[in-house]
Amino acid sequence: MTEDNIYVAGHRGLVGSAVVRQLQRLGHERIVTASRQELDLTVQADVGAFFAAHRPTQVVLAAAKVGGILANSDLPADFIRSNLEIQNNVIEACYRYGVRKLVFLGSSCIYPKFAPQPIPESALLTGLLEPTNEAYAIAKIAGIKTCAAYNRQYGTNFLSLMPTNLYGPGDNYDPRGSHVLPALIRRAHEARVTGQSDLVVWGSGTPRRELMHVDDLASACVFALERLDASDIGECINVGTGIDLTIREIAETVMDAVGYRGRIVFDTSKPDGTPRKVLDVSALRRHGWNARIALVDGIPSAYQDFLARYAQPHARSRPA
Ligand code: GFB
Repeated sequence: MTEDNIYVAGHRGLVGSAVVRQLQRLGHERIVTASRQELDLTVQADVGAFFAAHRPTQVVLAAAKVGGILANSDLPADFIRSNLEIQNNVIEACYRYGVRKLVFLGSSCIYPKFAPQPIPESALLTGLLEPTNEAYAIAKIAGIKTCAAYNRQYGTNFLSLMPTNLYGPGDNYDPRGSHVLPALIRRAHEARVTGQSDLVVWGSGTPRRELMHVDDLASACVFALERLDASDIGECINVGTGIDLTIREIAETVMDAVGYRGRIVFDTSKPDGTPRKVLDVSALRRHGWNARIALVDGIPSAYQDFLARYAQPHARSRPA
């Protein structure tokens, strides 16, 4: 890929920063990025001007408005509008400026709430969505369909990857905005250092989630850039580990990693969300890609990242 000029949109986020790290590890030097202050991806003219100036040959669209179950259900207008704007602008610019390959990133919440488990790609649009993240899911489904429509009408090479729930370095630890794993890392850490006897876990603890380290997703993105074409896959392809745990089991794994020995208390006033969400990852396996980072290794490294960024005496910033 050495002659390529790869634009990673959203390079300061959890996914984009992992993609940049992975490209750098592979010795890639021509990586294009722009901060939110430099480029507002919701402004179509600015996105066009940026592509005209930088002429990326490949694009990873990792810029999105994302959040956990509460943020999704509290801010549906923000989630649907921002994501539609960002993806419409970037996809159109990729077409206009002749980008050779676009990797568009969705989410496992695009599938119906009661999809068969593990969820195959063919479950898309076969049933009703989970209400807590319907707005986000509709935007991401629109992104898949937009990529597919451009491929059909214009012969572009736009691939849609559907990652499962992610965690890792650079995660969001804001209690109201975060996903379950960073939320529990922070809460278990705070419970340990303040000597609390209980760890509050939202919901009933029975929903199941599949969690993947973001470095695995970054490796899948680079795999897609190097080895997959839209014609090799259907409208989208799943990226996950194929392994899920209950929220209770996830909380226990976090408690072990953090060294907190209190009692779990469930706050059932908070939503459970979809009962189960584990991806069928056989299609990407057939193409030769597998996730590598086990949860028992990934959670301690995520905790180290939390400590380094937020919990050390010399930390320069704290989570919101
Ligand atoms: O990661 P999460 O917020 O989102 O996980 P989803 C929610 C599940 O974890 C629910 C439980 O069953 C919650 O009851 N949970 C327990 C907690 N404690 C906590 C906590 O302290 N914080 C949080 N956030 N959850 C998201 C979608 O769904 O998945 C997004 O909303 C996106 O759109 C993402 O698709 C991948 O897995 O339910």
